[in-house]
Amino acid sequence: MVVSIHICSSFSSTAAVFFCCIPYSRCQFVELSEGRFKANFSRNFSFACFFPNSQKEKGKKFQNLKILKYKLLLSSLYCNMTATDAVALKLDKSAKIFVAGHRGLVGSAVVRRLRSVGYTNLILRSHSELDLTNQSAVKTFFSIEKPQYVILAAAKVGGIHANSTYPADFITINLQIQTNVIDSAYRYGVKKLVFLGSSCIYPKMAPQPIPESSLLTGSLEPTNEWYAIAKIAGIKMCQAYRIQYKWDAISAMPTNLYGPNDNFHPENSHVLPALMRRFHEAKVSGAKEVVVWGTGSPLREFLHVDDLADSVVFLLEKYSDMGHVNVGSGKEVSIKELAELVKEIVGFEGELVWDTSKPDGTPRKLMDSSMLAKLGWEPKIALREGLAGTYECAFHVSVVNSVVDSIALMTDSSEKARGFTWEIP
Ligand SMILES: *[C@@H]1O[C@H](CO)[C@@H](O)[C@H](O)[C@H]1NC(C)=O
Ligand SMILES: *[C@@H]1O[C@H](CO)[C@@H](O)[C@H](O)[C@H]1NC(C)=O
Ligand SMILES: *[C@@H]1O[C@H](CO)[C@@H](O)[C@H](O)[C@H]1NC(C)=O
Ligand SMILES: *[C@@H]1O[C@H](CO)[C@@H](O)[C@H](O)[C@H]1NC(C)=O
Ligand SMILES: CC(=O)N[C@H]1CO[C@H](CO)[C@@H](O)[C@@H]1O
Repeated sequence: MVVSIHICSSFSSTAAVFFCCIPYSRCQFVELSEGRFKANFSRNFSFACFFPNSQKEKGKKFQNLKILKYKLLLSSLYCNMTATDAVALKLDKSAKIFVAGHRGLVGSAVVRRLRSVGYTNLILRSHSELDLTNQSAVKTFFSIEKPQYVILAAAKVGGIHANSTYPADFITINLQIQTNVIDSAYRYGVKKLVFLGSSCIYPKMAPQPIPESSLLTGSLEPTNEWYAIAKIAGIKMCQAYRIQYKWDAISAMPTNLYGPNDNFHPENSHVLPALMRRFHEAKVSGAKEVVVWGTGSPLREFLHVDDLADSVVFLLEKYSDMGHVNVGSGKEVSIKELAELVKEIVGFEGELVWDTSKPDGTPRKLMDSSMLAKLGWEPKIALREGLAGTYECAFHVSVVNSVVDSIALMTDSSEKARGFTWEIP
């Protein structure tokens, strides 16, 4: 039986790090800053999570650590059975991997994924420790640290408003970051680099679903241009270094992503987190209705950021070629279906009203991810499951199921509890 445990990022803020001991008897310490952890258990197992007071406590036996008793954490644990297995590893698990942008939605998911499949030697630098737009600082970093692999997930990002208000920042900062990192990675002996972009690199009128080959076949969406041009330059830079230096740089372009670390800002967020926030606020305030713009007919594709991270590790281990690779779920959902699903998950019981006088966006936006499917990767997190986890984490609520209830009870009744046990049916 494979059990999937999902731990919310909100609990690992500050310096605290989670350690989970699974299973109890073998007491493996798994460092889980946040995220999804999967393990295959064939017998009863126990599980406990801790907030050590400092990194130094990492090695200590867990009896000495303070047991986490926050109900919030417990409410966001859930257990599930899936038939998926971790990607088989080919790289040395102690390989030195630099994840650039590890605090962002994508970078943090990549770090979780690398850790959960056993990579131990990750190099992470916050913006204040290393300014990736500073060429000399980046060179010095690479010359000293000499990472073997690089995942480039750092970028200046933002919604429509930011895109059109700060075009100079979007193009310049993104070009600087990627140029500095790609060039230094090559010069200081990195074996392989994975560059991450976004589906907005494709022309506005690209055929649907959008194949990789439609890159540079038409005009871009004007609000995205500045960001998109930088990302396209990044793909081309990877290809150019492949050709001239026989250097292994690859690119992956994910579709619309969502996940617990998303931006839930009321004005400045994408459609999915915005919907989630509005339904949540309506539920809390007891509002009678939520009005959503448009007819709900446009079709969109969403991918959980943990699935993206899984695909990035897959590509790092298995893919080495010129072409950039689309990463999508391949599943289209109408905005209407999405809104209804979010409403149900949030548990808002009022009306969902469509304001059809407001414009709909592009009718359809779906990536063609058949190339990645042919390589042997497929997404694993269903939209409903992913949304429920995202909602629990982002809004600190519990989408209660019986497993969660019994765990909460057990731990609440005794602070000294050493953990709790799930029975394998
Ligand atoms: C889980 O472990 C059991 C026993 O070790 C094995 O028979 C089963 O195939 C494993 N399942 C998966 C999905 O790896
Ligand atoms: C699992 O737990 C149940 C109930 O606590 C117990 O009856 C059973 O023997 C356990 N199974 C194993 C393999 O330890
Ligand atoms: C860039 O980094 C170097 C250290 O490598 C530092 O001396 C310099 O002040 C930085 N430049 C800017 C503009 O921050
Ligand atoms: C704006 O830029 C980001 C990069 O943060 C991109 O992902 C997004 O789709 C862009 N466009 C709009 C219309 O928000
Ligand atoms: C709690 C939870 O995530 N349950 C899911 C477990 O997996 C099955 C099959 O994938 C889903 O139907 C459940 O909703």
